[in-house]
Amino acid sequence: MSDIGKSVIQYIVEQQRAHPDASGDLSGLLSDIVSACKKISHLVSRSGIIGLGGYADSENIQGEAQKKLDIISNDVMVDHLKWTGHLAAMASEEIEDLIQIPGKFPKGKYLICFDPLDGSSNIDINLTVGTIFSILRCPEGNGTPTLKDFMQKGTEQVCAGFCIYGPSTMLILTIGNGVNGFTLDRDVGEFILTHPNMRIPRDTAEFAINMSNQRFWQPPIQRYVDECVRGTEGVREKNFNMRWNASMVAEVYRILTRGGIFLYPSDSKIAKQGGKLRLMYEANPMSFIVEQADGLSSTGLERIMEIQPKDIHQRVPVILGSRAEVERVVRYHSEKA
Ligand code: AFP
Repeated sequence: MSDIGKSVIQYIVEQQRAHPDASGDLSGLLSDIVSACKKISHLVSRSGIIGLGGYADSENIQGEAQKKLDIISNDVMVDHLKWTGHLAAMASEEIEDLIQIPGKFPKGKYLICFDPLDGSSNIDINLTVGTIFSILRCPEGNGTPTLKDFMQKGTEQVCAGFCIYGPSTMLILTIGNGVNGFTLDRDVGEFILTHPNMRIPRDTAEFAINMSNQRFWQPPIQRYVDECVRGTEGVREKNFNMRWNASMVAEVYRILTRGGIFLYPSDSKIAKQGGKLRLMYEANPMSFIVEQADGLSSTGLERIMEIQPKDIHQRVPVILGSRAEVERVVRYHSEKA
C-alpha cells in the first residue's frame, strides 16, 4: 500500500514502532518541531499583515543584521522545545551561547542545533525561507551539556530536516533511512506525506552559485563554473542552466526534486572565517539529507559530515547535490593539490 497521504505524526510513530527498543523520545521531539514549524509558517505567511517585516535593531553572533522574524522564529523554536522533556540543550544560529533547558522542566536525551529562519534576507521580497535542524544524542550522564557535548561529527546525527515556507509549506525529513517530504495541508493543520523516498538524479545540467563572488574563487571552482558556462562549446559539451535563490533551503529542495549542484565555496574574501555557511545547523543537516537522497556533500577536500567540529557557529565551504557533479568538483580540487 502506498504511504502517500499519511500524516507526518503517523509516519514518525510507525518508524518508532519498527524499533521496539525506542523510548518514543525522538517521536516526541519531532512532534514538537512539527508544531514549531507550523507556527513559524503561519507567522511568515502573515508577516506583511501583522508588521513582522524588516530588520530588528540587533546583530547575531556572526555580526549579521537580524530580521524581526529571525528573532521571533528563534523564540518559537525555543518555546516549543524547552519544556517537553525531550532535549538536554539547544544551539541556535541566533544565540551566541548554548541554550540550556530551564531547571523547572525535565531534560531529555537529545541535543538540537537549528537555524530558525534560513534565507531571511528573502522575507521582505516574499521568497522562500525555511527552518533547518539537526538532532544529536547527548552523551550520557550529562546534567548540563557543554560545548564539548555538541562537538559531534555530522555522521553522528540521529535525524535532520528542514521546513520550507514557500508557495506551500513542506517538511523534509531523514532519520537515516531515506528522505521523505511532507506538505502542510492548511485545512486540517497537518503535514501529509506527498514526496516519499526522494532521490537526487545523479547527473544534472543545473548549478547554483553566487556569481558575484567569482573574482575571489579558487582555481578548482573557477574551472568547474567556467566549463559549465561554456556549454556545448566547452569540454562539457552540454548547456547548463544557473539558479541562485540566496536561500539554501530553496536550493536544496530544488536539488532534491530535479537534481543540480549547490556551491558556497571558500574564497579569498571569506577564507579567514572558513566559509559562509554554518557547519552545525546548515551544512551538516543538509549533507545528511542530501546523502540519504543519494547525493554527495563535500567541502571540495573532505566529506562535510566527517569534519570534527570545533565551534557551534563554525563555517565551512559547501558543495552538495547530484553525485556526478560533486565528484567532478572534488576531483578538480585533488588535481590542483
Ligand atoms: P540569510 O539567512 O542571512 O539570508 O543567509 C542565507 C544563507 O545562509 C544561505 O541560505 C544562502 O545560500 C546564503 O546565505 C546566501 O548567501 P549570499 O547572500 O552570499 O548569496
